[in-house]
Amino acid sequence: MKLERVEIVHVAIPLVSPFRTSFGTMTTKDTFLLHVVTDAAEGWSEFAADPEPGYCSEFVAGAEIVLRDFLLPRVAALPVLDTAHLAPATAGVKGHELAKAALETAVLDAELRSYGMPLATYLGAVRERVPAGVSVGIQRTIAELLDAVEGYLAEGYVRIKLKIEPGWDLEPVRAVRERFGRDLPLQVDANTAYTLADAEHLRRLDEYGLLLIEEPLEENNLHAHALLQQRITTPVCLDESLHNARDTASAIALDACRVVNVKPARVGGYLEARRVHDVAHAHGVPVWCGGMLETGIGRAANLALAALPGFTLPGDTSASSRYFAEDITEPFVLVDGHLPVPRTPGIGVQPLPEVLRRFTGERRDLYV
Ligand code: OSB
Ligand code: MG
Repeated sequence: MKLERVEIVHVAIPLVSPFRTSFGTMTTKDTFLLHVVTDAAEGWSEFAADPEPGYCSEFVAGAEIVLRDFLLPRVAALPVLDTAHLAPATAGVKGHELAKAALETAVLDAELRSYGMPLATYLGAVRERVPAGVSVGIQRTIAELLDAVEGYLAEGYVRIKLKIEPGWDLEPVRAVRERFGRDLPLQVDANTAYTLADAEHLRRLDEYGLLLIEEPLEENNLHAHALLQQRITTPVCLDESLHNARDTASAIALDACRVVNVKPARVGGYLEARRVHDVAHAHGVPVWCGGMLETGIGRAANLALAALPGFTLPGDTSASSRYFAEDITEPFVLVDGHLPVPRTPGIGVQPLPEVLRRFTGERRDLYV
C-alpha cells in the first residue's frame, strides 16, 4: 500500500451519564479519529485517551504532535506501507503506545479492507459474539449505585465492575453483594488509588468473592503488586502497568497479577495485544478486554480481539447505549448479554457521515 493522506478528525460526544473514577470525572468523549487513505483502501481508528493525562501519560493534544512530528514521518518513509512494518519503524520513538496504536489500527483497517478480511479473522477469533460486562463509575450514594447496577443487570450485562477509591470500596461492594447476591460476577477497579500500606484494608474485600481487583497500586510497580497479591486472596489484575507482552511476562513471573486486562491502545495496537493475549494464555492466566469509553470505531476492533480463545472473562465491552445517546457508527446493541463480533472487512464499521459531521470539531490533514 501507499500512504496518500492522514487526517485527524476531532470528535466530542456527550456521555449519557458522568463517568467518575479515582482519577477524575468524564462527561464527554473528547478525542480524535484517525482517517488513513491509501492507494488500496481507507482505514479508521480512534485515539483512546482523553484531553488530560489522568489515566495515562498520553493526552489528545500531545498525541497529535507525536503523530505529526515523530510517527508519521517514519511511516511515510517506509518503501511499502504494511501494518507489520509500523512497530519496528516507530520503535525509536519511546513510549506513546496509544498514539502508535491509533496509527497502526487505521493502517491495519485499510490493509484488511484491501484483502476483504475481517479483523476478527486476522487476529484468530473463535467466537461470533462476546459476553458484555459493564464498568460502573463511582456514584454519589449507595442508593444511586444500586439503581445503576440494577439497570445494567436488567439490560442483560453479565458482569459488573465497580470503580473504587479510598472511602468508596468496602461499602459499595458489600451493598452490591447484599442486594444482588454471591453469584453475580463482580470485580473492582482502583486505577492506582491505593498503596501497599492499604493491604490490610484491601484484604477485607477478600470475603466478597470478587473475580479480581484491577490496578490497585501505583502504575508500573510490579513488585508492590506482587507483595499485595501475597497478602490478599482476590486475584490482582493489571491494567495501567502492562505496556507490552514483555511486561505481561514479567508480571506473571513475579505473581504480580493473576488476570490480565488487555487494552489494545495501552500496548501499542492489536498486534501487540495479540501477543499479550498469547503470553497470558500460554501461562493459563485469564485475560479480558478493557475499554476506554470508545465510540463504535474503537469498540468494533475491541470486539474482534475479545473473540480470541484466551478471553475467558467478560470485558468492559459494553453496548453503545451504555455511553452515548447516539454513536458515530451503527450502534452496538446488547443481545442476550452479548455483543456481536463484526464480520465484515477491516474493523467492520465506519463513521456515519451525517452523525460524524454533527460531533466533529476540527478536521486537520497531518499528511498529504
Ligand atoms: O481503568 O478500565 C479503566 C475508562 C477509561 C479509562 C480507564 C478505564 C475505564 C473503564 C471503562 O473502566 C471501560 C469502558 O466501559 O470502556
Ligand atoms: Mg482499569
